[in-house]
Amino acid sequence: MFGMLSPKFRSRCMDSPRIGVEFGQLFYNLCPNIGVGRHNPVMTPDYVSRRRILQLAGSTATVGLAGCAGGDEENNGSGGATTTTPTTTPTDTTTEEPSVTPALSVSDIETDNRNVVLSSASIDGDGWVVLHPEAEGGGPNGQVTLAQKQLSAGEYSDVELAMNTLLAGEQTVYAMLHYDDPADGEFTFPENGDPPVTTDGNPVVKPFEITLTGEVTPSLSVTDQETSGERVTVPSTAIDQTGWLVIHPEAEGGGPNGGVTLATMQLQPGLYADVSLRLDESITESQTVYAMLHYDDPMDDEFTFPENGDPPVTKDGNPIVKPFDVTVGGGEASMQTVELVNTAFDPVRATVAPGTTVEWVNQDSFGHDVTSAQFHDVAEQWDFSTSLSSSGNTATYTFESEGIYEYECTIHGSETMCGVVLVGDVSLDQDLPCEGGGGGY
Ligand SMILES: [Cu+2]
Repeated sequence: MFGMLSPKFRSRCMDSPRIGVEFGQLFYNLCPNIGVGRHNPVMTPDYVSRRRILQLAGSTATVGLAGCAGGDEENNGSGGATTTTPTTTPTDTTTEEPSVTPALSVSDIETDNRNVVLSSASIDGDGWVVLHPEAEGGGPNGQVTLAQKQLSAGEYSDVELAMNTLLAGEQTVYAMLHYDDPADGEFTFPENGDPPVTTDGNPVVKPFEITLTGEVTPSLSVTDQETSGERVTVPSTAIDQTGWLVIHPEAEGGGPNGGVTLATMQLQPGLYADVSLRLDESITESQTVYAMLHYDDPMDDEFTFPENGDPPVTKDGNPIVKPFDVTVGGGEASMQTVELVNTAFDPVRATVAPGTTVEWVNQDSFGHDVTSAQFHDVAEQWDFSTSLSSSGNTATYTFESEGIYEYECTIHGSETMCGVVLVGDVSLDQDLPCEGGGGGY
């Protein structure tokens, strides 16, 4: 059966440059380009051996439930994090061949919420169990992640996942195992590695039917948020007929200005979490906005309120509308300066938040460089080299990901001029070569 799935898996969607993120169109709009014939590296067996190497680096086993894959960070789920521990402790997988055979078992599931429980899962390296929707022609649509849960190597039972979307009625969902490769603790398939786990060359895939039981009651929750001005996020919503999630600006004197829409997203009947809406035009001023649900009536797949129908969804005769504050500018990058002065970096240790740009400024009257290094195993391997040949020269690097980033000046040597950027919640106990501890690297 896996052999049947594999070709579909390879040919559908995997190379599509456009990524389906608008939840409401999950099953309709995800594969604008059916990319056939481009080699899809994630399915090659090389990944298995590569993974064994990378596995040595290990990774932590926090659990994150996430929203839609496809590159929209805003869609990554924020709630519902839990911790899962293996029911069986595996042998030390960092030094031995793993003894766990990757496998999944699920049964057809009925649910009245977005939660799904898989009866068992086993994985022989750090990775994820992931739920994908069905692609148009069948098989898993790897572009879209309905739910994910991080697993360290081991065997698990009753694995609970919260799907970001559960459409009304019956649908086919594919449970899959993915390795964390690169081992960065983030699920980055299909953009960057994290390939499906395979046994005998076939991905471990378990399709199952899931049925949303009971009636869907329209609902909406909102939260105040920071935005770069491009998107807003609605934590959860539900709708019982095809319709629209709409963001309206505030009218003069308060309340939603229904004549203006800032963003719309079509919704199929179902339950949604962490819906990220792209604003039609980016906003530059912080303001109060209103999320509303509208029905698509007339059903023409176009949002035509207020000129032509598409009335607000009401509950007890009142429109379902929720105001929230958006603060623009939260995405503005912060900056940290490191001076090169008296043949040293100052500060030697800079602690910054992810996304911070570090600027090195040469205050000496002679030349230095800033060159990435890895003095300790816990430090990241990174690639950066720049020359600051004269006084006043500057260079910048933006540190997007948490980690320990060590560097040196190769002109004066790491014992004289070294530094580290500690990004996020990390610490480095050991001395750097220039901190007097000396030797032992
Ligand atoms: Cu130097």
